[in-house]
Amino acid sequence: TETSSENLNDSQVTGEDDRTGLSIETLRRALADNLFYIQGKYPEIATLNDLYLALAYTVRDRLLTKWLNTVRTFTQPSDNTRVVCYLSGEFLVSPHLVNHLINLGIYDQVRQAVEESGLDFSQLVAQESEPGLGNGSNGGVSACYMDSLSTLEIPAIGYGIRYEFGVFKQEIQDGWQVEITDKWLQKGNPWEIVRPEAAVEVKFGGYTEGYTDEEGNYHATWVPHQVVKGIPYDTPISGYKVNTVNTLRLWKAEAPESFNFQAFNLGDYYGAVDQKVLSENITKVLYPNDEPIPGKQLRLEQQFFLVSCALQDMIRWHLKSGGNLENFPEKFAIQLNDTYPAIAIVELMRLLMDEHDIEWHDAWEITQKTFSYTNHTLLPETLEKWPVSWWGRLLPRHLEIIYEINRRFLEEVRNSNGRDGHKIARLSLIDETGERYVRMANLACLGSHSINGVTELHTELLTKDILGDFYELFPHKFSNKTNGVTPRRWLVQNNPGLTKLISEKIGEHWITHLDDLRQLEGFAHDGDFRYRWGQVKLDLKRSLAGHIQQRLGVTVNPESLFDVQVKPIHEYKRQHLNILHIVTLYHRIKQDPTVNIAPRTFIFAGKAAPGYFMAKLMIKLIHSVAEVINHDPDVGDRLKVVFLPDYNIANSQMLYPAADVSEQISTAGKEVSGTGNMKFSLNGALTIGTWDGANIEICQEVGEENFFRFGLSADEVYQRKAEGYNPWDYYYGNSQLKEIIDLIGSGHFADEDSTLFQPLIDSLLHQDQYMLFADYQSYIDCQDTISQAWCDRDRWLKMSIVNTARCGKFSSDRAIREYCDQIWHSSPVSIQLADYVQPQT
Ligand code: Z16
Repeated sequence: TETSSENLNDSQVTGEDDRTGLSIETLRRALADNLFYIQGKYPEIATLNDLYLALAYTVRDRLLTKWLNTVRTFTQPSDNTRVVCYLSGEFLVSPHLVNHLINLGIYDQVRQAVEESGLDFSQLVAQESEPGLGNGSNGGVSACYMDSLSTLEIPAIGYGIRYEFGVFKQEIQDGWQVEITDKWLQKGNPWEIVRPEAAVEVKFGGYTEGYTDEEGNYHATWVPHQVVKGIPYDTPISGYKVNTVNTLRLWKAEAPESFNFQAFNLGDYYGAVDQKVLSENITKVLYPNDEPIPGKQLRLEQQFFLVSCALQDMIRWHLKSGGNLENFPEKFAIQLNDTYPAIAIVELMRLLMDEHDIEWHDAWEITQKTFSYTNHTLLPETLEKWPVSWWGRLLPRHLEIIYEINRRFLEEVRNSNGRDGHKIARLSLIDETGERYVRMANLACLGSHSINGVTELHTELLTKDILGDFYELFPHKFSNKTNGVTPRRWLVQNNPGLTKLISEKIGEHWITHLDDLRQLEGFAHDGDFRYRWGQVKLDLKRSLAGHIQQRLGVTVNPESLFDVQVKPIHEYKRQHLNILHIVTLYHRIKQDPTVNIAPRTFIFAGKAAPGYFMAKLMIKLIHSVAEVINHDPDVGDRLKVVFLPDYNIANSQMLYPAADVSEQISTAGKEVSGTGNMKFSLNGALTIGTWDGANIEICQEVGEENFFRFGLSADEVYQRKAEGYNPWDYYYGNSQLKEIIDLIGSGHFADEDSTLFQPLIDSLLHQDQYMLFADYQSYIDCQDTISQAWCDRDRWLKMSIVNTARCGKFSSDRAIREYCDQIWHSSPVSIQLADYVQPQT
């Protein structure tokens, strides 16, 4: 018997049917149908999650025509555009539902339909499990870039890993962080569509065989020990009020069926199942940051798995649509987000040479034309390198190719640059100072035609310092692309009140042309506008206060200054410097309970890497200080300190809009960019910041008079260290600092246990690697200036308005335009819905 899709044409479905219509009636009907037919539930027994899923499917159905038309347009052989392939180990997208409603322009009607069905819209929205597929702002930037690519109608695909467990959830017990597995897929994920038919095979281990032909060319065959299947899961990424809906393609590892054969024949059923479990381990879990390399062999496996899946996918697509591998770079621009996917350079070489018979020289040219690399770090300890012995075991053919790339490269360097042994050792892809490693950043630089940093300062330091040798060789490859964030998620979606106020004055064009916010500046002088601006902020602070009350049982005063530091917990980000300020204020009150202090609420949130003891101790310190301050009658409600557990996108969307002051206090030269700083400023918070990362550019945009700058510059930090920095000088030289340190050291915040915080205190006194003591006084003085400024409400509101008005630069749309023009050479393609791909009628 023959099945034919033509049978589908018999149905009586019409265009304005339950699946696509937008009238309230149709939306309500669709909700009810999806609950019944997809969830298999009727209202009386439906859980909140069932209802959320029914709603999600209702929205997804309204996305599919655009999505499939986008896919079809980009896969049509006739079109000549370059597809941007964004390779990243992290994509911190999420939550999808509200995002799509806004992008499709159907928020109001869907909300109304939900409410007229007797359901609580916000409650349903809150059901969405957040895909925590990232550690910090690196994954956040990938997500913003996907949003802008769609909004700007650039053909793009994001390739990543479908981690079964995303970044751990944080609970706090007795002030300590406890990690909980994030089972984000447990309740079903309505946003992904699995494509088993597009699976690819990824090889691991084994050995290589080779021969040299008559012309002296070497041909290699890789005989792997193991094969793993990569299954793609597609998630739609909609653009704002355009037809483009790009795809985020995330890969899951599975054992191939054939693999079980031998074990089955031997009757070893359990052995076969074990193998399956091992294969699937590859995409089980996202590694936290800041963990040491040993034990991370699985991370190397993940990296290879991702890039092999992605490249095979692109090549298959390219060949199927009539391309040949010589013109591969004309069709695809591959962006390497940090070194996580840098193995792609070697894998593409292998695929071209070993599987498609292209010679080295041509393969290398294709490779270099295809890739570009974004660096995101300046900390030498976070530059990835993988032991040569692991490569030998896992990726023997890749190791051969790396050696050959390196041999050719170093020979060229010796020929043209002389024989400076130190320089050659630094440039080498292999670190031979001890155990031998492959340096992933060096590989990424060599195999790409473009290398970029993510802020002006970062790019400058990159070219001077950690990639200086490469800069000397290839200055033309380097450029800066200052990071940006998407205004759709980080203003429109998380701050509807402010969005409405802004749009009332200047229209809605700013949502896709953020520079338009400049038009708001004039309104800073309008008293009525200032008042309303203040009221929006106050409302947001009230609702955050309500949340804090409910979640933590702490009462905070919405009229107090909300001073917020939310980001991963790390010594270089210096949450403990913030604590030193808090304790300083506390100390002032204790010395003179009548002292005049502008009331402040200090809000922290952030996760510490599970193995990073000092960061975990910082979390404990914040809680201990909070415990004492929040309960001291002398303090009253002048100071409150809260730590909001489990920092993630959903709760950060509540925090940025409610902040008055944004804490961006990293040691200068350490924070390559920061993106929270942009989100705060965009939402009208004023920054207290060091001269670091994107802070510098924010200050340049908003103006010195609207920015609170303190501390040493990156140059000064460098000089102090060179001169021999001694924290004891500051400790003995500043009696206030000494008193604060001694107070913490005495166990005052730890039930008189003077040992608890000793590791922190010792590290400050004996080393102070991140120079808290050097910046302490400047920080305190700057905070005092803030307190004064806060008292002049009108002036504060003016500064707040100006901050928002001048933040247009920090849109990810601007960043993506720069990448498109200068690196990817990709241009918009508008998606026509005229000749629909749609369900057949
Ligand atoms: C990450 O989020 C960043 C760097 C890195 O090496 C690894 C991860 Cl997961 C961050 C930077 O720390 C931050 O300054 C920057 O804003 C962000 O990458 C995006 O560029």
